[in-house]
Amino acid sequence: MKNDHIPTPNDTTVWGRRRFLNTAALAGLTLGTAACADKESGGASTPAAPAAAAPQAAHTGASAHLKPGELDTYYGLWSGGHTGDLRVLGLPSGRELLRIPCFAPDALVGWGITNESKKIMGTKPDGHLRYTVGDTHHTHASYKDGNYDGRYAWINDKINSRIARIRLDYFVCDKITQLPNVQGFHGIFPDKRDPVDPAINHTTRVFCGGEFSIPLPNAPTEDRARYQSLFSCVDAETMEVRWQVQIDGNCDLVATSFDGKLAATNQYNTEMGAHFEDMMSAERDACLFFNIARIEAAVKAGKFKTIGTSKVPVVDGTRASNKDAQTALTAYISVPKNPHGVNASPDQKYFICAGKLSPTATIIELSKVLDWFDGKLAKIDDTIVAEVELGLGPLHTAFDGRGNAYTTLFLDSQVVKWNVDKAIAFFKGDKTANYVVDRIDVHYQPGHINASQSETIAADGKYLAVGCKFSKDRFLPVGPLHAENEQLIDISGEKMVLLADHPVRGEPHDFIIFKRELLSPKQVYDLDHNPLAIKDAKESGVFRNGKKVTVKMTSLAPTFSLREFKVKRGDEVTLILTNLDKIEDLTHGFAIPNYNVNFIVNPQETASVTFIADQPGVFWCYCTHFCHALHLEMRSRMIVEA
Ligand code: CUK
Ligand code: CUA
Ligand code: CA
Repeated sequence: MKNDHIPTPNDTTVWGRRRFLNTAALAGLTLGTAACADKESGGASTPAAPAAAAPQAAHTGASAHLKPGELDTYYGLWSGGHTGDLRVLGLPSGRELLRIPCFAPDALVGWGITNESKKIMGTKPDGHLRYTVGDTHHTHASYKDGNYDGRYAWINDKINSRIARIRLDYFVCDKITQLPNVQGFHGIFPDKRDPVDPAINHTTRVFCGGEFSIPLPNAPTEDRARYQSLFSCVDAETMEVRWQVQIDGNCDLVATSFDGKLAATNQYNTEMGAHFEDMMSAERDACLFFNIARIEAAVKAGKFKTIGTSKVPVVDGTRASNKDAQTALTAYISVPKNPHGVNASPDQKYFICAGKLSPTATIIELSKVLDWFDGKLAKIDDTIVAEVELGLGPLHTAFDGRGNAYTTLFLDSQVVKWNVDKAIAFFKGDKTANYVVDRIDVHYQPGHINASQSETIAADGKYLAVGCKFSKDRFLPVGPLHAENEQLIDISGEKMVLLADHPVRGEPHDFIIFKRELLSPKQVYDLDHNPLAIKDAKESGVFRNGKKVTVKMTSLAPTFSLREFKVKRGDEVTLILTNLDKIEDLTHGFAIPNYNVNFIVNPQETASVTFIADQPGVFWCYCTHFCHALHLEMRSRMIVEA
C-alpha cells in the first residue's frame, strides 16, 4: 500500500537536496508530510536506492500464521506504554499472551488491590497507592555471555521515574525503584558484562537516562542554569540506585557495550533549551558515553556529592569536568541534530545513533572511544566512522547479524535496510559502495523497530517488528482512538517482506524478540513464595485481635475453605487466600461486592487484601476466574455485623 503524499526515495527532487530539517520546516510539519529540504547540503548524498519493496516481493516462505495448536517460536516483550504494563507476545503470530501490570493497577490480577502488589508499587502513609498512572517505553532483559539469560526484564516509567523489574520465571513484577532527582526517566539498558571483572559475564547493573533537566535539588525556579539531568545506575539484584552522573544536556535512549565498559545515551537537548525551538537550535547534539569502571572508581574514592535528601553518590560528568581524556568519566561525541535512539550492533563493534531531525545515522566505533579514554586518540569526534544519509526522520535501528541494519524513518513511513560496512566504506570515499540494500513502506510513521535477537551476539535475522505510531486506514474504524499498528516483516532474505499487521492498544514504544528456548517459566507457584501461605485448609478461620481481624482461607476447585465468615462493622479485615490447587492453569479469583476487592490466585499462590468492613450486610464473595463446572457456585459469604 503506497502512501502517495509521502515522497519516496526515488523522488529525487526531494531526495537529493535534503539535509537537515530546520525549525520552520518542523514547526509547520504535519504528520505524514515530509516538509523538509534545507539547502544546507554539505554532506554526502545518498546513493541510488532501490524502490520501496512491494509486499509481494519474493517470498521466503516465512509466515505469521500458525495452525491452531501450533506454538510460536519466539517470545516478544512489549512495552505497554501508558497502560503501565509489560506485554508478552508470541511471535511470529503476534498473539498477545499476557499483560504484566507494573506501574498502574490491573483489575484482573488485582495489581494495586492486594497487599503484596501494593507493597511493590508503593503506598502513601494512609495505605493508598502513591501512583496509579504509568508510561512505559523501554523494556530490556538480563544478559549472560551476550545473550538473554531469562532471569529478568526491566521496564521504565517515564512519568514518575520508576524502574520495574520483572521476574521471567513467574512473569511478574517483583520490584519497583524510583530514581531520585530524575524527571522523565526514558532510556534503559542493562549492562552485559562487568567492566572490571570479565569473569562476571552477566548483567549486574541497569542504566537509566533522565530526559528532563530539573533544578537539583528540585525547587521552583525558572533559572535554567540550575537545571541538570542525571544518568543513573541501578543494581540488578537489589534494585537500589548505585550511583548517578550529573551531565550537561539530557539523556534519552541508552545502549551498552558487550564488554561492559561503555554505556551511552543520545542527547537531543545539548542546548539545554526549555522550549522546542531552543532544543533544535543547534545543528549538532551529542551521543554521550560513560566510562563505567572510572565512574565506579570515582565513587569508591569518595569523589561525589549527594543531592537533597538522596544518599545516592552523584559524580560529575559535565563537559567542564572532563577536559582530560585520561581522567574523564564521560565523552561527548558530536552527532547531528536531535538524535533519537542509540543501538549496539551485534558484532559488538559499533553504536548507531539515528539523526531524527537529520536524515542520517552516525556510526561510532567503540574501540576508538576506549582509545580516546586511554589517551590514544586525540579527538573524540574521530570515533565517528561514518555518518550516512538514510531518509527522513530516522529513529531506531535493529540488526540481522549479517552486517545489515534496519532503521525506521518516521517521516518517510519506511524501514530502510542498509549495510554497515558499506556505509563506512561510502563515508570513507568509496562512492560505489551502495549501502542502502532495501526499503519497505510501513503503515505509518514507525518509531521503534527490533529484530529477533537483535541486540545480542545471537542476532538471527529472521523477523523484524516495527512499531507504527499511526494505523490510519489499516483496521476497521472504531471511533477517534485508533489502534497502533505493529507490523511484522520477514528479513531472512535480501528483500524485506511484510508479513502481518497487528492492532495493539496504545502505545507500545519498544520491544525485544528472542528465542523461546531462552525461557523456561514456571507454571505453578511454590507455596513458600508467600510467607503468609495457608498450607492446609484446616488452618482456615477468623482470628480476631481487637479491631483487627485476619481471615484465612484456601481455595480448591470448586470451593473456598470458609463457606461463610463473620466480621464486625468497623473491623480492619485482612483476608489471606491460598490457592491449594496444584494443577497447571487452575486459577481462581476472589471478589467482594461493594468492597472494591478482586484479585486472582494462581496454582499454589497466596495473596492478601486489607480493608475496613464499613458496610453491614451480606456480601457474596465469589470466584471471578472460570475454574470448574461449578465455577458460578464457588462462593463464600461475608457477613458484616452492625
Ligand atoms: S522513544 Cu517511543 S519511538 Cu520513548 Cu523509545 Cu523512540
Ligand atoms: Cu474458582 Cu472460578
Ligand atoms: Ca538539539
